[in-house]
Amino acid sequence: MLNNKISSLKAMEILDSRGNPTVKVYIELSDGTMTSASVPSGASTGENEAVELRDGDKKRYGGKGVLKAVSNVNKVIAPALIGMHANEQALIDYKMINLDGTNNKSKLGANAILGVSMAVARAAAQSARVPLYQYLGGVGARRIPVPAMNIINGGEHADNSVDIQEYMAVPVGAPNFREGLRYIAETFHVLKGILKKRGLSTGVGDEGGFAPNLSSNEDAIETIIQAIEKAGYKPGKDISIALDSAASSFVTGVDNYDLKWSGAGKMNSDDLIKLAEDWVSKYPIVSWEDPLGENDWAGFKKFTDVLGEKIEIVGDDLFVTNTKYISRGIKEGSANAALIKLNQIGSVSETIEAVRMCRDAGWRYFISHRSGETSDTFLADFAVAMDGGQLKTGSASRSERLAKYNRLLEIEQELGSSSFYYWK
Ligand code: 2PG
Ligand code: MG
Repeated sequence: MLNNKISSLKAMEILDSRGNPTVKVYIELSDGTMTSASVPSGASTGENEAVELRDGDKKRYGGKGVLKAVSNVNKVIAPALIGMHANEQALIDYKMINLDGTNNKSKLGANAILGVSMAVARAAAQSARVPLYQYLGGVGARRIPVPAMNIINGGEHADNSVDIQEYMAVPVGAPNFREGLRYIAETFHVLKGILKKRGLSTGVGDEGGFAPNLSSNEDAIETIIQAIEKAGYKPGKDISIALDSAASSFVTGVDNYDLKWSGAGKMNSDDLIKLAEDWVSKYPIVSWEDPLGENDWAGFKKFTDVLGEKIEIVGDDLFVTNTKYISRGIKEGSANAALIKLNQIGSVSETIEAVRMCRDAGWRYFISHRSGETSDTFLADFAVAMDGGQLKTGSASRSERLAKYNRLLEIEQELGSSSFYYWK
């Protein structure tokens, strides 16, 4: 029997990249293994995400404290898991899910459960003396994801005049991750120069991309294309563009929208679909996340009918990494890919199930950070383990974003000539 029984589990409250409290879990195993994991946190969250338990005590961090979640780890989860083997990931995750007993983890908190779930996986890998990506993905985990670097931030991630939340540069034509990262980091720096020259702000948003007051959403795309070219790359060949509209942040009804930040004004789903068709015909867009609101299932289906053959259409707020919603999307043809965020569903095992469902349906899946992150690099290993070839983890600034990129550089180096990299 493996000598990897959980001997200690303790949580504490730390701060994330926005200075808001989050949960960090420390774990010890019977063989002396000691490690930890920290939980990320979103801003443009989907209505159906698992519940991130916050204290609501206005006297502490404006109500955002996580002492209840910390106490749930220390007093409820730890006593139930001590003595279990750390490699029993699914048993452990489902034990916590049952202990919680709700369908959205609102009793113990998804932040408490996920912190433990990640710490358990990391400890089991460490105890087995294999890298986390290999522990979770097996010896076949050799594909390094193509990074989608969010170089212009808008929507709820920045205080500027841009409705679309994320404009990402995707190095689809790079020969490997290291070179791909260089392509887009160089583009990021060139973009800074272009913005500066135009007298625009080069301050960054929550995910490290620039947050200038551009004249329109299209201006953002055109400025990125200009930066790609000026950096010496071919748009659409070397570097393509991915968007995350996060359209739930500008809905005014199920299928009504107000592009309020840019002043573009009111539109319905059909207007947005027409606009997207036009942009996809003009610009090298390869992927579009949440082009419509999280309750606009009919709009998503139309969007996919019109553009699904041409680009990847990703449901984030629509599916919230939950097999209940992903299966509906597969049945109804609402998209052809899902965004995958560990804390939307709240455990490693359930996240793997969401990935598996996408894979079985021939869908793509896009592993993602949250806008509130920590220096934890779990996500980088997880992306390699899941073998989907796509990851978004912010821009070439802010250490909580670079930590993941740097971990991927390490993994690629470690795998050497056995690693591979391609967009599709
Ligand atoms: C998104 C994410 C991550 P947040 O909408 O895809 O980029 O943002 O974490 O704020 O939900
Ligand atoms: Mg999103």
